[in-house]
Formats: sequence, C-alpha cells, structure tokens
Amino acid sequence: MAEYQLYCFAQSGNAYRAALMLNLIGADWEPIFVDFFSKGEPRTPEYRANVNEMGEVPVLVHKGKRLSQSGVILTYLARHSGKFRPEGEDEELETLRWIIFDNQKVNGYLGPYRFLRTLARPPGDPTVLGFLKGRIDNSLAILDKRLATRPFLLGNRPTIADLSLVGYLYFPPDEFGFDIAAQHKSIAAWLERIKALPGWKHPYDLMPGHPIPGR
Ligand SMILES: N[C@@H](CCC(=O)N[C@@H](CS)C(=O)NCC(=O)O)C(=O)O
Repeated sequence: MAEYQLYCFAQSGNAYRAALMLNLIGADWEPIFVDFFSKGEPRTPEYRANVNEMGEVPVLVHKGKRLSQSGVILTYLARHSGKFRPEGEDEELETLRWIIFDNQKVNGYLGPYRFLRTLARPPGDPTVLGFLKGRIDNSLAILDKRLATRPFLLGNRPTIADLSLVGYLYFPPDEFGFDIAAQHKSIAAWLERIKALPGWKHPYDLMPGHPIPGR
C-alpha cells in the first residue's frame, strides 16, 4: 500500500489541488476512486460515516490521519514535505487569505459553473449560470491583476496558494464555454510556469474516472 491515499475523481478540481501537490512533492501516493457520477458516492450514508462527514472529496489518508478540505490537505503536505510551504507568519497569513478567496470566489464558482454547464443532467438554469459567470469574471480579473506583477501569488516561488488556485484552470476551455487563459494573459503565463514544475500532470492524467462512462 502507498504511503498516502487520496479519495478523488478526475473531474474534481478540488481534488486536483491535493493530487497535484502529492505528485509535485514526489510522494508515494495512490488514488481511491470515488464514483460521483454514477453512484453519487459522496452523498451516501456509508461515505459520510466512514470517509468524510462533509460528503466531499478530496480526503487524504496518511499514518492514521484522515484529512478533508483541500486547503487543510495542502497545508499538511507543505508542513510534512517542506515544499511549497509559506515561510513565517506573514506568508502563512497571505497564503490562507488566497486559499479562502479561491475556495469561495475563484474555484468555488468555477467548479459549480462547469458542473452545471457541462456535467449535470439536466444542465443548470441559465439564470444561475449567468450569475456565476459574472462572479467568475470578477474573480479572475483580480487574480490576473495580482499575477501581472509577480511570477507566483506570493512572489518569486510557488507555494500552496498557487496550487490551490490552479484547481479548475487546466480543464478544457470547451467545458467552461470560454477560454480562461486566452482572456487573462497573466493567468496564462502563470499556468505555464506551474505546468513546467517537475511532476506536473493534467487532472485527467492524474486521477481516475475520465472519461465518464457512457458520455
Ligand atoms: N472546499 C472543499 C470543496 C470540496 C468539494 O466541493 N468537493 C466536491 C467535488 S469537486 C464534492 O465532493 N461534492 C460532493 C457532492 O456534491 O455530493 C475543498 O476544497 O476540498
């Protein structure tokens, strides 16, 4: 058995943050496939009782610990590996600030938007999609501005703040219906910098479950 297990599925950008971190730090890890699309597994009483009471992926299992929330998982892995770790109180707080902003307003909107537009059966209400798209445009502009003056979110080196914020940004543009990188030049350049890190992989090559059977 690998040292780390990660409950995940390929279409989850929330899980991608953790899977990417594990790969970038060279961890000995294995995915545990969670069947969201045909079984709604995270919503089952068994999953909530045995894996995560919050009914979500990702969940990381390591040495008897079971952690959920990608921001918590990233923090744990940074502390244990010493890689992508914010140094000192100011950087720690700055990292937390960007992870919370990401969870609520960047990938926190991109995930549901892509799901309702492309993956949900039936697809989401256009009014809801329009609301989310407006919030996404606003948040991506804030991220693009931040990255216009520095190579990574905190400065000259990548940290877990960057690995959180890339969560949904490598999925194909046709899944969103707009091209994030083409519309935001600083985000595009930053995505290329993260992609060049040794161990980087696309979410569909890193986690099981793509393509969704029958689609
Ligand atoms: N803030 C959480 C979000 C986790 C989350 O929403 N995961 C989704 C998959 S992308 C999930 O498991 N949803 C289960 C459901 O809606 O039933 C994190 O960063 O880990």
